[in-house]
Amino acid sequence: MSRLLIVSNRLPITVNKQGKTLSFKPSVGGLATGLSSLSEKEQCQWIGWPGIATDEITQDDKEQITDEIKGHNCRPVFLSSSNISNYYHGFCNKTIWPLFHYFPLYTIYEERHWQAYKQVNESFCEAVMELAQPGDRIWIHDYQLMLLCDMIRRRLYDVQIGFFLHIPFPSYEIFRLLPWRNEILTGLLGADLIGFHTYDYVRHFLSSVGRIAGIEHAMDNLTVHNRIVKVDAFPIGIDYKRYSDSFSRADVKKHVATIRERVGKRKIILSVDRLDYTKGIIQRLEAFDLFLSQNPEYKENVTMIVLAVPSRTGVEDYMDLRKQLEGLVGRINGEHGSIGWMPVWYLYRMVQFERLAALYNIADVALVTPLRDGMNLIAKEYVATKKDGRGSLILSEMAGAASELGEAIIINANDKASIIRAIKEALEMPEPEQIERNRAMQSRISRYTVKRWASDFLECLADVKRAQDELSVQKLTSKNRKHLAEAFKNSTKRLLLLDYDGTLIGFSDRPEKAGPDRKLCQLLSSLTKNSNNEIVIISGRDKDTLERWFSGFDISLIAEHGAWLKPRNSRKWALIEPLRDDWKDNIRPVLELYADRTPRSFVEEKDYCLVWHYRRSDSALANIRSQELRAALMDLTANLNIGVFEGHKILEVKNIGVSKGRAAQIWLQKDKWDFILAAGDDYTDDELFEILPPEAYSIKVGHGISKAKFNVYTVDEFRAILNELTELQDDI
Ligand code: GDG
Repeated sequence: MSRLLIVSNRLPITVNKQGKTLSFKPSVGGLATGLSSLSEKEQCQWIGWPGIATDEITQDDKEQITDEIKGHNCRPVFLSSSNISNYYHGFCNKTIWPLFHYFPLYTIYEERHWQAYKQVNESFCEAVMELAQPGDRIWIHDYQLMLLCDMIRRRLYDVQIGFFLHIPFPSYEIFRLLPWRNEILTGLLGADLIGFHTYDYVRHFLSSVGRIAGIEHAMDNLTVHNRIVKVDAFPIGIDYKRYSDSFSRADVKKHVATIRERVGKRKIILSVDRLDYTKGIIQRLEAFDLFLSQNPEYKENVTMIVLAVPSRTGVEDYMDLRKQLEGLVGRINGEHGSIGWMPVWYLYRMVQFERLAALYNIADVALVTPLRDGMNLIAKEYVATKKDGRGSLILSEMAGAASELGEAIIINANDKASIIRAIKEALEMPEPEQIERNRAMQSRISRYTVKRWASDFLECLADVKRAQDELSVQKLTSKNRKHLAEAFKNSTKRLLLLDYDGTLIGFSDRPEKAGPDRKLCQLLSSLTKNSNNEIVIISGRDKDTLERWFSGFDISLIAEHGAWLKPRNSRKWALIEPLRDDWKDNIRPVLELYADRTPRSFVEEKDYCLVWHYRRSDSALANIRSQELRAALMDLTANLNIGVFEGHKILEVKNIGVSKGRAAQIWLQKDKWDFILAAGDDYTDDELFEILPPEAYSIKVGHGISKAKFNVYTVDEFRAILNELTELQDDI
């Protein structure tokens, strides 16, 4: 099994310095809690920030930290306090965190924060480079490192990269607000597998990728620079046994007894979170306040324990929240409390596991009401701890966990009336019902634990690799490339049949401006200057465009996928056979109607072909319209000798008898070629590949199965091959 490198903002160890002494303790947080059980078992290294700024430590401290944590398979990435302020408190926690949790009004957009985010992602990339070896699996976590996948991919090809986002991925309408949305998507798409907690986040992500990056998905697979990228949902689980076994732990029992003694017979409602505005703590307390006013019989009979774990204490919104929360707790206790009864017990600190487990154990109700939450582990931990099955969970539908914990009392966290009703229902729920609901949830979360989550993710990463490898079977290896070069060198009558768009030149948003660039012109001149070579450009473009771009070269041209031919020594274009174009009058109005109904799409008319282009349109709308149009055209063309073909963001209607293969045949029969090379990138080129003699070389530019013998992945790679050939011919 290859090594696993886990990369996350924080290491599972936090370093502190008091005076001159360094101390090391495990970090709190969903991710650290979740992955710590995995890292003990897997052969892995963890790369991340140890939680202390470089300005606070000496060079000796750095060395000590590096040595100490190495023993725990951790590698530090050191950050300065200015980085922490701009990258972590800034871009991560004032831009991405609020925006992705649907708080656009809390979101700030600062160029210097973005620059720091890029720079810190680069530092993480350097740390990965120092450690990574070919064949490693690299698993990157969360919103702090969204640029890292692409940064690594650019420097290391032979690694598998997985990315998991622990927070929600927002809908396109929110994500598009981000000025750096393109860069973030490019960063993420460097991964081979991108995981989210729920299928909703997957959908949101795919929709943004489609609309912003213009990349469509097929069954949640994206093709990015000809590489498969899989996107899927992996709902994180918990270390179930740790929580369910806590019931019988002596230290937990001791804490339960202490709390029981202090609370007496009162019912306990529990609220546990990092102190964060996304968690809905204020709304929860306001609802509890109203609950007590509306249900005075519960006064003296219920206590709410609020455990707020300090978090991002340097960020103003969090400081304000703390003030607001403490004011509210004071007001509720002042208004409803009595001597001997405090309605809200408020703890602002992190507690040891055994105390937390005791709170879960003793609580009659867990009130988990985030306004948005990627998953929410508290809800799962509470249910897991209820070994005897007693206890009620109230859960916000805005937590990812709600899709797995359907037996909880599900509420809308913005609807106070629904929270108040839920508190009453939870407190009064008959025990058998509590047990039935908890058992159903327990059987689910005990199966899908954090270990299972991690192994599912890693298995899926391996599957993606297998799928990528299958598609690479045809990849032109350096050995094949050598054979090709030798065959070229040893030949004297060479035919090169070359598609244009996607083969000699990359796709552009302005296809009308995609004429040959300077380097391509040089390449074509070199190829044509050798009289042993016959170069044929064989394209779907109209003849006038090809004429304009290539009339200066000694090149044969085939236009409109084989309808028009112009041999290099001829000055005139000729039709391959008499063709009819009267069908265009019937079809044109239909295409024009769809162009009107789909903003930024347009109709291109060639002599024997009509094309509807939609590459600049909103992709979601264009996909629907293209299916409708295809169905309409199928009906209309049923009895005519014309067909409907789908290409790269185009729908094309043309005569069925016309094909690149038929046109190429004319050139194949012209001479006794001793070297034939054909290259193309889409389905129209398959018609060419399939009529070639067995000894010919055929190359598909791009991934995917085709009738070509070999694949190269990019236009640049193909051009490099042609350049190599020109160097060989110069040797002759
Ligand atoms: C992010 C996403 C997603 C809390 N207080 C104490 C304590 N904790 C532990 C809990 C739990 C973890 O912290 C909190 O996890 P959450 O899931 O509730 O929330 P985030 O920290 O915001 O985590 C979240 C998660 O990542 C995982 O993907 O679920 O949506 O926001 O495990 O037990 N642990 C101890 N004392 C405390 O006082 N010992």
